[in-house]
Amino acid sequence: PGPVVCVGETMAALAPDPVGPLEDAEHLRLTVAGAESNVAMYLADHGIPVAWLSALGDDAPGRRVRACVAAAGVDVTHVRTDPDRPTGLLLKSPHPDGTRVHYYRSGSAASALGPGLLDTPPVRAASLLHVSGITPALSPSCRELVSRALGTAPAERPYAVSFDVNHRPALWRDDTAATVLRDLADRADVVFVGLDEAQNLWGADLTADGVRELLPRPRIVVVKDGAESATAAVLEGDVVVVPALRTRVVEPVGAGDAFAAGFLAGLLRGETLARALRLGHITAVSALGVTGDHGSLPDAGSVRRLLALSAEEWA
Ligand code: KDG
Repeated sequence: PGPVVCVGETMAALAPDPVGPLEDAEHLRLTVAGAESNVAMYLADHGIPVAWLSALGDDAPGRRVRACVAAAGVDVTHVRTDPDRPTGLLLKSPHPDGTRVHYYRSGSAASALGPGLLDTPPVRAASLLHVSGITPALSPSCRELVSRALGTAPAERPYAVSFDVNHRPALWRDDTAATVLRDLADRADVVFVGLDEAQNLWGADLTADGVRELLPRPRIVVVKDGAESATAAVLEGDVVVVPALRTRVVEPVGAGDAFAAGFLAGLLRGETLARALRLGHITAVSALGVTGDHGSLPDAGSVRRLLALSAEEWA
């Protein structure tokens, strides 16, 4: 099978070090932030061949982002350098009640991406394309890119598509997010969505089953219930629920991407849904323990040991 191709914007990111509110910080750590390149980096950690497609400015932040993603083992050969537009920037402000992010990304190099990106060699060779609901909020051409990537139905395209809903309210200037994201998600093969995110978008009383009813077409819909559990509902098939692992949370941003990568790595290796969900949770723990979005995976022995636990031992 061809590589996985992750498509989306990545920014340079500054976060207080040590962790704490930005307004009190004296020192900032420079990292990179981009949901889809996070997925790519964690897939590479799992040994899955993966490319990241995007655009960066011809600037120092852009060179830093490219180098960091490449250093994680992701193919960045086809990431474009835009001489006219800058790399986006994100500031993180961790708060006890949740991390806030501040974006400086409008008019960025990645916001000028469009459907033409799908005609590049890595996409033609891809077995799986990973996109998220961040991209359609960046610009009309980016929305067209995601829409074209999905086609109107899985049978229309040579690769599978996974779609992480990733609703970022700050990026949506109108009230179309609920409709646009539901329409795009329903055209994917695999969908990831947080239960709280789904409730925000589509109805405060939604349950994991209700999300599946709203998204009837994808082969697999994974509903993540934060620190509690994740549910994977397969089209006309099983519903599997796997509790999350308990862990100390340093800073949660990136955990959703890590989860998606672990789950996809499991699927690509032909694991059962339950083991793929476990791999998702194991990978998420790596992100929860660090200030940046990308932390290291446990060693292969620990991963094997966790996967081999009985359901009772796991819970
Ligand atoms: O999932 C983590 C991302 O949200 C973060 O890295 C920044 O890509 C990002 C975004 O657009 O919010």
